[in-house]
Amino acid sequence: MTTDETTLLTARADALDRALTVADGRVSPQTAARVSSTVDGVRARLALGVDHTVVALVGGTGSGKSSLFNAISGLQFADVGVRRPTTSEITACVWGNGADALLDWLGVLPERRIARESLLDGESEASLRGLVLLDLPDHDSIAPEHREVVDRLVPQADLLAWVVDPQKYADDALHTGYLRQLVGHESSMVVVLNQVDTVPPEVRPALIADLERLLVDDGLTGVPVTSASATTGEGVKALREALAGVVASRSLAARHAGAELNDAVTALEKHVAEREPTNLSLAETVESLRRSVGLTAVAASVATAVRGGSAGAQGFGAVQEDAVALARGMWLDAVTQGLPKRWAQDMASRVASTAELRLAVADAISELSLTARRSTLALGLLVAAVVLAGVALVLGSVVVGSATGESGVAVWTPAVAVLALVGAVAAFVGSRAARSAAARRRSARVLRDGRAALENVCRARLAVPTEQVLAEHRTVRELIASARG
Ligand SMILES: Nc1nc2c(ncn2[C@@H]2O[C@H](COP(=O)(O)OP(=O)(O)O)[C@@H](O)[C@H]2O)c(=O)[nH]1
Ligand SMILES: [Mg+2]
Repeated sequence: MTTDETTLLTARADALDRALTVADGRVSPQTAARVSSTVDGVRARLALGVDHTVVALVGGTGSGKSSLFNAISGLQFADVGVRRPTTSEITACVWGNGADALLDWLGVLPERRIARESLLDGESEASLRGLVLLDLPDHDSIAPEHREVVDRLVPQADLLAWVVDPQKYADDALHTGYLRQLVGHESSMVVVLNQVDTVPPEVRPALIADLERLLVDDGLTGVPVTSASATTGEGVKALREALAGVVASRSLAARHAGAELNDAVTALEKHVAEREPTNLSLAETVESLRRSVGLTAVAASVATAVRGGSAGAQGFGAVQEDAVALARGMWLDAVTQGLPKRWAQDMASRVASTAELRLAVADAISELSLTARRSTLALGLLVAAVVLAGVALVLGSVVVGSATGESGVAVWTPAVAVLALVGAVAAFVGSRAARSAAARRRSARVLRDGRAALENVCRARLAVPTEQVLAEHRTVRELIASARG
């Protein structure tokens, strides 16, 4: 593993960590726990460096893990068969030194550790320098604490060597319980068919083929399958050579950490949508609230009052809870479309409740000015019409009087009377028009102000919190994507 690889893996772990923090409460507790344990595990493994490669022998009871451990190490350190320990302790053999911190992290007791001193062994063990070989408890043990140790170690080991035997290699507890969960980890595992000495040589190829087929059924492709016998030593040399290759490549820890992070990404991805909903228009919600508070009727009543048809405008009635709930529900439906349940629930709790929204709407419309002042222009024109009509009447009667009596009138008098009459009619018509225009302007104003007030309420109480939630969702989604290797 190069520094670059470490940096990259650390960045991916950090991204997942941040995604978890931002997603707080919107990821199931199980997934959050799982992802955070992956992040911790990867960070811890990276911190321990790559001088060592952890290989764990995993398998069912009696498959020969401990025997293989002894065969590979050339030491009789692990307890075999009837002397099988009833404890859940892990046994470790380290080639080389300086693995103490790693063994502490793996939870191996000091008395269960043994070192292969390459000094004493000459160069025969040099190729395995850096190997940490672990003999794990049985994954199918009836003691739950044994399985707990296996479950803890499976993500911690850099390479899992699954030890199976000709009798139990198809065991469902192995395939369903473990192997199927490890799809994507093919590069960090091998399968060893142990105890091949118990089957005739001509049967072995068919056994191996059957085992390989089962692995493919599990969804695992490209997992190396080797055969061995801890008893006769057959295949042990090849196994040691394979382990030497793994130790030499030094990239196994990185590949394993990468696969662990990808698993966490896949688990987290189920808790975000592929994209955020885009329909964030308030128009429909505002419109629905506008109808429910009867803004049109109120505006019309203001117009009537301006026209003089009533003493004053009718005010707003009580804001209906049902209508507000409906408008709010419509908004939530639109903005949570496609979001996973927990995000949708969070959205519903972050925007105003129906009661809060109803109160805010009531407040906003109560502040609307509904005054219906008459038009001064219309009033002025009306006065002018009355005055002119009066003038026309006076002059008209003078003209009529002069026609029957003997006193004469000036020649212009009839013309002025007619003009005054025309003026009076014009002023009257003008006054009516001015009143209508004022009424229209006023009601349009009430509609506009009302709509703006409702829109402000919706923006502050619905849109702003919605945008916050969606921004958080986007951040989480992008962090998860960036954590994918
Ligand atoms: N014939 C044969 N027996 C084996 C082989 N490996 C292990 N055994 C025996 O299988 C039993 C269980 O072995 P052990 O190493 O304790 O298995 P573990 O439970 O997986 O650790 C012991 O009696 C071993 O002697 C093998 O390759 N061939
Ligand atoms: Mg054992």
